Amino acid sequence: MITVFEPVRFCTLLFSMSLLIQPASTMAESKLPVENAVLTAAPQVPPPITRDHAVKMVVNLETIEKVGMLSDGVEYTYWTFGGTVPGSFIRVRVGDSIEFHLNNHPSSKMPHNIDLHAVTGPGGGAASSFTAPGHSSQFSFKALNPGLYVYHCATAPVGMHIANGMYGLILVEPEGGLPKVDKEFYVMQSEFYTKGGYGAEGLQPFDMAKAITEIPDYVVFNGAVGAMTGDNAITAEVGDTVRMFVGNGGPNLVSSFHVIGEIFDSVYIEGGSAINHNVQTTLVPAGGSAMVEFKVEVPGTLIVVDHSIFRTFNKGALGMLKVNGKEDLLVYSGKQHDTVYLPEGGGIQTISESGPAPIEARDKKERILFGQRIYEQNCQACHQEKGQGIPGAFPPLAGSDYLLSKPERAIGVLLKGLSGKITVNGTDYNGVMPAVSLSDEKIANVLTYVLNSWNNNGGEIMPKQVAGERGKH
Ligand code: HEC
Ligand SMILES: [Cu+2]
Repeated sequence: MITVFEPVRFCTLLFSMSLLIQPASTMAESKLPVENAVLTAAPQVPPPITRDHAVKMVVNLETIEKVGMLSDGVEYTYWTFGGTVPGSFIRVRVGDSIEFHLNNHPSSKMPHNIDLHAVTGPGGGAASSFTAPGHSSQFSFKALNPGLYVYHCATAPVGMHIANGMYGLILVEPEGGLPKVDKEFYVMQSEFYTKGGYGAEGLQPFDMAKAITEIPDYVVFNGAVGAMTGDNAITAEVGDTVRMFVGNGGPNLVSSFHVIGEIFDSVYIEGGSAINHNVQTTLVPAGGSAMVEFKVEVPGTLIVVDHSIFRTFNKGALGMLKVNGKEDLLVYSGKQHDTVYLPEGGGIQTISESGPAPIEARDKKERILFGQRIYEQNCQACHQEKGQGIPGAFPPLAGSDYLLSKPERAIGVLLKGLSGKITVNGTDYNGVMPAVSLSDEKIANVLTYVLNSWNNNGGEIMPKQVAGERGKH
């Protein structure tokens, strides 16, 4: 890590820092009442501001470097503001004078600073807050513009400090505050560039080359895969109005922020004052933000995604908002019918027009071989390439006790779909698997492939078993 350090710049900054130290009394905020900022870790936000006057807000933020879990079995040395990624949420009001103390923990290997996009002034506070390990810096600024702003470390190499987790949000509330809502959440997207690929286990160092080419291994919400899924999902009740403070730390990618199953009633575009209505997907630039608001009308799990969709299903950009309460069948009916569809002319199409006629597997070996294609096309998006699933969202098929203890049960899962709580290898899942429309032969093939892959303990499912099960429904 020390090799990326730039001693020349460090010295220059230290030198300029000594010139920048101002006596605190030059700031004319001494008459304002003093408050200490409430800081929260995502997905929590500090309470709304109800006062009608400005204060001197004292913010104490600590930079600390620490190892955390980026994904199951994957560790990463995060550089943090406040011990979390994203960093602590800061909430102030327009007109407030903020007395900012940046404290760099003595265990840090790096100097750090902070550039708050809410600051009007050189570097957003960066030079004045440059802080060596075991030191503390102080500077003050006045919150002139309301809005939702990103802050980040701006110490060289800047990209690396951001890539390691040094970003967060500061909200400057307008006079009179934001409209009241029932639930507020802090959601921040960012990417991680690791030496090993997605899911490679162990402590993963930062990969500068991947960061420069902008091809991340991970794209996540709130600092880690699964930070907002399963037991970590955010929750609301039917009828609630929800506001999400959405940030994008980057360092490189722009987010196409979307919530599957909802429409944003209002979007504060780019975190500013212009409000757009009835939005499906909103762009959140790197180093930018948006505030989205919507009312949840029906129960179910809403999926928070970056609609650059491979990031969601292959790099971790998936969160959940679980909505509890009563169904409203007028707003959403659920599936009403599933009947056989025969197109006009009656002929059932076969693939023989564009390719070879479907062949029946002659033995188990062929069944496994044919099953692999079917798996890749129909299952892999959710259950993943090696059947490992996605923690909190899609259960594993590799080593799944649910599957392996009763393989025939999977036939029904594919024919009817599956929803409601199930337990796989001691972990609860409460998602929805849609029914697949595949022939008896193909269902037999894909399940036989699954049973004979990734160290599963073998077995064969025959088309006539599938036909028998289909006959029962
Ligand atoms: C859209 C995502 C999705 C797709 C596509 C999908 N599944 Fe699932 N699958 C799920 C979810 C979610 C569950 C858990 C449902 C629950 O929580 O009740 C599940 C559960 C299962 C289970 C039982 C749990 C376990 O881990 O053993 C099996 C078996 C299974 N799926 C097999 C398949 C196969 C085979 C395919 C492809 C033909 C497939 N799934 C396609 C999402 C999906
Ligand atoms: Cu830093």
